[in-house]
Amino acid sequence: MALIQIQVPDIGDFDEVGVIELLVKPGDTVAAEQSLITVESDKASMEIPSSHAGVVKSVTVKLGDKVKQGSVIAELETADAAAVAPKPAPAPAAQAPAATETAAPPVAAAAPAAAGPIEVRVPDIGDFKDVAVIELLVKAGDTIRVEQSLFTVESDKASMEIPSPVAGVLKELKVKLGDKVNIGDLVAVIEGSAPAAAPAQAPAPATAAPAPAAGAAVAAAPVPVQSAAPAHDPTVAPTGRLPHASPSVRKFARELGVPLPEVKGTGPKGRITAEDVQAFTRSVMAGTTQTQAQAAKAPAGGGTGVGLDLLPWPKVDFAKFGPIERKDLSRIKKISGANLSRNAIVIPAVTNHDDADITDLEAFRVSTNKENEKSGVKVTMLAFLIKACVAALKKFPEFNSSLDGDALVYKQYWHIGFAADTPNGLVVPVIKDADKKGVLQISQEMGELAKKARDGKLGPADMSGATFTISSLGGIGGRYFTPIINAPEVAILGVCRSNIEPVWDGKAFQPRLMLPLSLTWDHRVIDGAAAARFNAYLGQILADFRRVLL
Ligand code: CAO
Repeated sequence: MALIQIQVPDIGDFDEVGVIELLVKPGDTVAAEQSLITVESDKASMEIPSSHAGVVKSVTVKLGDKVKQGSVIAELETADAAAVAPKPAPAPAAQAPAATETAAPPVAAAAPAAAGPIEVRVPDIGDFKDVAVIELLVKAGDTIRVEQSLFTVESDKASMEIPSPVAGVLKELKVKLGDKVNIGDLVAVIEGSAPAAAPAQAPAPATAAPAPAAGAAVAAAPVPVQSAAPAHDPTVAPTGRLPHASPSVRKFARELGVPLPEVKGTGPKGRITAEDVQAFTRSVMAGTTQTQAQAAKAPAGGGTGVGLDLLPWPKVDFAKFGPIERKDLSRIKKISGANLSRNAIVIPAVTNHDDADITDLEAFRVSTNKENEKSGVKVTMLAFLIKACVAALKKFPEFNSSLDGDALVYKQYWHIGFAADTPNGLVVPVIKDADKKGVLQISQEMGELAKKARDGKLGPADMSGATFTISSLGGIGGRYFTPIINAPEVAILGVCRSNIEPVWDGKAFQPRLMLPLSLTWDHRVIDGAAAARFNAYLGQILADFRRVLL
């Protein structure tokens, strides 16, 4: 008995391929050439076979791991004395029965040509013989990018897409479904618009997908394709095996969140095609098919559990319609986007709109600022709003609370967050203990925090602990909007630009400065009547700030 390590054999220029399936577990008895794991890149998926028969002692990789040539994937206890010989990486012939089969996606070799028709031939695919064309990915007349896959070939242990080594217009695809191809076969003619790739004999060009290392086919002792384990033979395919589909179909299914094992394949030998995935998606959306995950989530009572089985995000090739530029989201946008999405989906939020008469308050603010001109501190409407909100929050404490399971946590402090627009996105600095501060101090702190925000210098302490948030678009414009609650808070006030409006005083219309308010609240904690009262009270305070003193 000997313990041997099974390594990833020479898989050509493949580097860091992902482990997507473990096919054995410790204790399993495996035959020589039996597949141990499946790895996948965006152009090929392949099974890595065991070089020996024996008992699996440990599987040393897990799903999601990245492996490359020489990575140890399993330890095997074997009776085979010959196996005990040390095996330096790259894997020697005896250890890599399927090295050529499992090689990287071959690069279609093209005749050297700068422009004009370029003949694309099947490159060196090692001992691959008579591999079947199972999927055509382009058609004559298509404009082809360098490395764009032209068609898919498949053996029993691997499927791979043959990419184009050149950009141009496809004049002719010389293969059809079911054709068997071999090294050197002419498979396409492309009217080149870019420098052609190196000739077939040369190693893969830098711009093309990785090709098997020149020595791989020689060093390995590949199992003939026809003798490999028939992974999709219905009589032997064990349950739970990777469904039979090409890499691009797998990728497509992953993007849509489609559980491939549940899709019925209509291609040759039950292979799942892109159309099968689309048909499955359509029937799930139409409610005629239920995924196993949906079925598991359905209430035990047999009701219609709705869940969040959302439509897949639309995938649009915008470049088809005009020029585009792609820019990564800022770090702030990535973080706030995730939070906003959760809050928008989870909270049953309602927004009440109202107007507050701030005619006298604005006059007071303007005169205060004139008096304080020399102090350098400008009193803002937002500072008054913070003070007014503290008064309303004290009167309606549930607006200053948070849900904790079945309990409400009433906070005995009043820290008010305010949304600040910065070049990198929205942030919410917090005025701590706003109940203990005057409007002047709040104005000053707000100015400092807003500057810090714009300079990207806010620390976590500046942005934590808020009990209620105000989002003011007053300096910009608009009438009303529906702000999203900043969980775990339960309400947020949106404020827009004030306008002089005619207000009926019982005898005549009077020109009054009206401030539009939009209060969004969590209906699990607050009800509509309380929200209407909150807005009304806030309006009263803003109309006559002396009420704050009461
Ligand atoms: N009605 C009319 N005018 C208003 C007003 C209102 N409700 N609120 C502010 N203004 C005026 C101010 O008086 C100021 O005028 P002057 O320059 O003549 O004095 C001007 O608008 C600019 O104010 P400001 O916006 O710079 O200052 P602020 O105190 O109102 O707000 C801050 C500060 C940091 C909140 C603000 O700069 C900001 O970032 N606002 C955007 C918040 C946001 O994006 N919210 C949306 C969140 S949801 O995506």
